[in-house]
Order: sequence, then structure tokens, then C-alpha cells
Amino acid sequence: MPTNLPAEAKRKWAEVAASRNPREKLQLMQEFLSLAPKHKGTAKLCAQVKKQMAVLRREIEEAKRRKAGKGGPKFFIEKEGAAQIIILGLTNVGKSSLLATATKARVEVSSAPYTTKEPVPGMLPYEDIQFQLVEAPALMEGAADGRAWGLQTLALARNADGLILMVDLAQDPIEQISLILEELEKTRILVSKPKARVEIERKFMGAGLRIIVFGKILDCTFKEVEDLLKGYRVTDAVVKIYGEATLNEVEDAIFESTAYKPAIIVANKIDLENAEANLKLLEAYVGTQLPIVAFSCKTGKGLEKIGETIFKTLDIIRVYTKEPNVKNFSEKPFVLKKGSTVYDLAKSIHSDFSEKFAYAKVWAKRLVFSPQKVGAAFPLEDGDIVEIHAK
Ligand SMILES: Nc1nc2c(ncn2[C@@H]2O[C@H](COP(=O)(O)OP(=O)(O)O)[C@@H](O)[C@H]2O)c(=O)[nH]1
Ligand SMILES: [Mg+2]
Repeated sequence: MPTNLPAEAKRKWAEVAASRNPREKLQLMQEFLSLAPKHKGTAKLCAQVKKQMAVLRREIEEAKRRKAGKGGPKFFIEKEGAAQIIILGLTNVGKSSLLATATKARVEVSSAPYTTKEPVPGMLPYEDIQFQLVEAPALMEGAADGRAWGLQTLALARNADGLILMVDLAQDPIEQISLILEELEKTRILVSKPKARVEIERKFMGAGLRIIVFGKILDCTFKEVEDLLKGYRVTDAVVKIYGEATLNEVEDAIFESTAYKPAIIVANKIDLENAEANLKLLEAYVGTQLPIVAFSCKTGKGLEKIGETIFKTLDIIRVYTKEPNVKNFSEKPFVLKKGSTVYDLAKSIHSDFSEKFAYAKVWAKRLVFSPQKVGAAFPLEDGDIVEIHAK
């Protein structure tokens, strides 16, 4: 359903997007809401904006408390390693235990419910990279409506690179996974790959608007997409449209309302009686939608599968770099999205590097001859070794 917002509301949202100050942003969002007409087409959007406001309000409170030295839970966790993965689940499913077993982080494991009140990070090694696992406070019904730390927990998930949805196989796993997915969906976090992806990279003023369609626009013309973006004052940006997108999905991207997070299910306590039967039920329910790792914090069974499954689900690749005239390549890889090119690698090494790029040499198993001299558009794969030559 299109929102058909009036021009002044669209302009207001442009101000919201440009604001970096939480208080000011909050104020602008309030003004946006008063400009948005209330009808079916805007209901979802307004609810989403109100949720964003609630998260902002709590962030402001949190900052105030910390400034006053009063402590209280700290909800933002700095990203480290190849990806940040948030562990979500109901209370007592074993989130703290997983963190302790998999990452050696010091956490409090307890049979008392709701022991963990703020996010706790730890590093999970996988081959030559590490994933940052973060235990979130327990989810419960009503989390997306602001119950307990629900909104902050979901905001944590929205900011992550991926999710572990954890269930306890001693309890009904279908009930647990449905509850988690419902709360995620209410804040418009999707765990299955959407048919379309719209990325908006805002640029400096005067850069102009570039729209690149890698897939297809389904229900409108290119001009209509351009007009919609301009209506929201998205005039200096690169907009990339992947897959089969509708005009609604482009509008969603402007509001950053729908987020896709790759996810795996960790089914814990496989050591207990009845766990196998519950695992079968869960597998039948989930089908091929999400990968499931059967696990036990107690015995460690399944631990080696967790890193591997996260790696596969995130769609990332590891690329090693080599300096010209140096025999060995880097021990630590660069982690890039699947489908990245030599140009993307150069850009992630240094923003200047991509401009001075001349050519690269690539060593790879799939090549008949290594090294091969390639251009910036050469697509990379996991395990490739790259030597970049500058002009
Ligand atoms: N049998 C069994 N008990 C577990 C396992 N993992 C966790 N527990 C127990 O479940 C309870 C809750 O664990 P905790 O990690 O604190 O759960 P959280 O609330 O999700 O962080 C504790 O009593 C743990 O000892 C497991 O794999 N098997
Ligand atoms: Mg815990």
C-alpha cells in the first residue's frame, strides 16, 4: 500500500534522515508524524516511526544516566571481528551458556529467569576469522511493543550483521521460534532473503542522484522511482536496486524500515530427554527456510557447526592480500560480501586505493593459470589472493 505522503511530510523526513543529533532527530520525527495523514497506507509507517522514537528516547535517557555516573545497562556494543551476531531467545534457553562455551567470555549462567539485563559480547573463532557473538537480554511476548528491554534488544538485532535464534529443546520449540519471529516481524526485521534489496548510499551535496537497477522494477517506471526519491529530497545518492523491487520497497528503503538479517537457529539442550523428538518437530516446521544446528552447551556437541553455519549464511568471502615483491600473502583476510570485485577490495583497503588502481594479480584455485592479471571488475571468491598495483 503506497503512503502517498504530502510533499511537506516528505521534506520533513529528509530533515530526519540528515540529522545526526538524537534530540533533534526525535523532535523532527514528531513533526513528521504531525504532517503525515492518518490512513491505512500510512499506519505501518507511523507505527514504525513511533518505535524508532521510543528507541531514541531510551538512548537519550541512557546517555544522560551514564553522564551522571549512574550506570545502568549499556545497550550499544562496538562491532569487532568479521561480523556481529546477536543471540536472541527466550529466558533460560542457554544464551549465556552458549556465549561461555563458544567464546570463553565471562558470563553469568543461571537457572533464574532474566539474569542477563544488558548485552554481553564474546569472540567465536572460525578458521582464520572471528565472529563477535552478543548475548541479548531475553525476548518475551510484547518485546516489540516495548516490554522490558524489548525495543533495545530488537534495535541491537537491527544493527547486527546476523542473528542466532536460540531455542530450548526441552520446551516446545515451535512456540519459541514463532514468538521470536513474530516479535522480529513486528519491528520489520526479516530473516528470509527478500526478493528485492534497495540500498541507498547518501553522498555529499552536489554529487547528484544515480539509480542503478541490477534486477527489475516491477510496478512502475524508472522515472517514477526517480520522482519518489526526489520527493524525499534524496538528490545526492547512489541507489542500487537488486532483485525484483516495487515502488513500495524503494519507499521502505528511504525510511530504513525493513531490514534483512541472515539468521541461523541454534537448538540447544540436545543432551536432554525428548530433545531429539522436539528437534524433528522443529525441522519439519522450519523446512529449508533457516539452517538449524542441534547443540548442547553441556556436552559441546554441535559447537564446530556453529561457526561454519554462520559463515555460510552470511554470504561472505575471505580474500588475502599480497604486496608486490613480497613472497607471502597476509595471514588475516579481508572479509567481503559474496559477489565483491577487486574494486570493492581496493576500496575497503583504502578509499584512495580505488582511485589509483591500475591492475591486480589474482591467485585462485579456479584459474587455469595463477597469477592472472585482472581489472577492477574481476569477481572475487573465498580464498582468493590478490596483489593490487597502483598507478
Ligand atoms: N541440560 C542442559 N542444560 C543447559 C544447557 N545449556 C544451558 N543449560 C541450563 O539452562 C539454564 C539457563 O542457562 P542460561 O545460559 O543462563 O540461559 P539464558 O537465560 O538463555 O542466558 C542453566 O541452568 C543452564 O545450566 C544444555 O545444553 N543442556
Ligand atoms: Mg543469560
